[in-house]
Amino acid sequence: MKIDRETLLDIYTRTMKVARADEKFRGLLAGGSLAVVYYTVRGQELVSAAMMAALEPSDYLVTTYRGQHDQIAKGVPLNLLFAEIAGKATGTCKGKGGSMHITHPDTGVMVTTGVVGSGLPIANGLALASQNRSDGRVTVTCFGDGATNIGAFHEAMNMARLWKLPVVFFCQNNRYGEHTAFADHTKVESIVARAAAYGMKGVQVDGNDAEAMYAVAKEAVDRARTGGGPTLIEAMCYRMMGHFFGADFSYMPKEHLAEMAAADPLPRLRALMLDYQFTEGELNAIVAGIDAEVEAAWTFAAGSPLPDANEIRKDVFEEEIAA
Ligand SMILES: Cc1ncc(C[n+]2csc(CCOP(=O)(O)OP(=O)(O)O)c2C)c(N)n1
Ligand SMILES: [Mg+2]
Repeated sequence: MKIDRETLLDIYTRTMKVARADEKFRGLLAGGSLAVVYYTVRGQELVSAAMMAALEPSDYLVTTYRGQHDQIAKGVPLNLLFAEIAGKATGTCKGKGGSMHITHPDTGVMVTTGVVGSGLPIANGLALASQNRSDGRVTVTCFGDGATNIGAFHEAMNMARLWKLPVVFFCQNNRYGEHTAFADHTKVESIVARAAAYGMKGVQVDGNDAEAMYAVAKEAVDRARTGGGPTLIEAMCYRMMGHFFGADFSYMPKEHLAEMAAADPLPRLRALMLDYQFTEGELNAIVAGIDAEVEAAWTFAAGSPLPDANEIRKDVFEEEIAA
């Protein structure tokens, strides 16, 4: 299924921004310039690029600790993101949130949470607010395959369907929850099978197929925006490294590693771009521009101050507590 060239170019640009920033972070961590826990998004770049390309800038996003691809694809400025991950005062949350709590309402990134499954009911709350206000916004909530075994997933799915909330439940099935393979944590064959239990539309898609992923995302977003209620999307993808960067992943069987390498979304998307008559030169120029932006973001973050110790109680509660 074909999509228009402009949309594909948008998806490519978002994908490469995610990919280059992820590579930069891994380099900083491996080289010792940065010392934080980082959940790499290698292998999941395209799924969120295609999803976010189907949204309006004012739409809401709720994501997880493995959410950097979602945040970048949604539009969080790289300099603010890098600064937050480095714990600097110039970051999205003044350096107090870190990588697991990126929040940037200006680009619709309302919550990033490290509590597995907890984003879904929060997304319902945002969607209910949009429904009450008739503001036309759609909320997308991203989560992993493992999260679908948390009670909150089931409660949120039921409630969203009951109230026809403008929400998209976006499961990125990377086939592992921490160190546990999908078949060892879930006995239904697909996540999407669970949609039937809530009378909800569910679609499984090859998340590394840009055209199919975008078509599924767009249909779900349009359904939500036009009052048709929620959709469960299961985007099949791979977590191409360990649970967090630096973690051992020798428990992944050899066949799985081979399957994963063959499905790498980056060369596949590049080949698709060439099929759509974009030239190597055009693609290289896009990546060069992104690399410059990534370098500038790190320069900004590295040169920014740490938060002042006196700020520690600020922004925690609505009103500052007297010391
Ligand atoms: C409520 C809760 N239980 C357990 C954990 C520990 N934990 C962190 S990530 C994770 C795996 C989640 O797997 P999945 O939802 O597939 O997401 P992925 O990491 O693959 O993106 C677990 C169990 C947690 N953070 N929160
Ligand atoms: Mg997973």
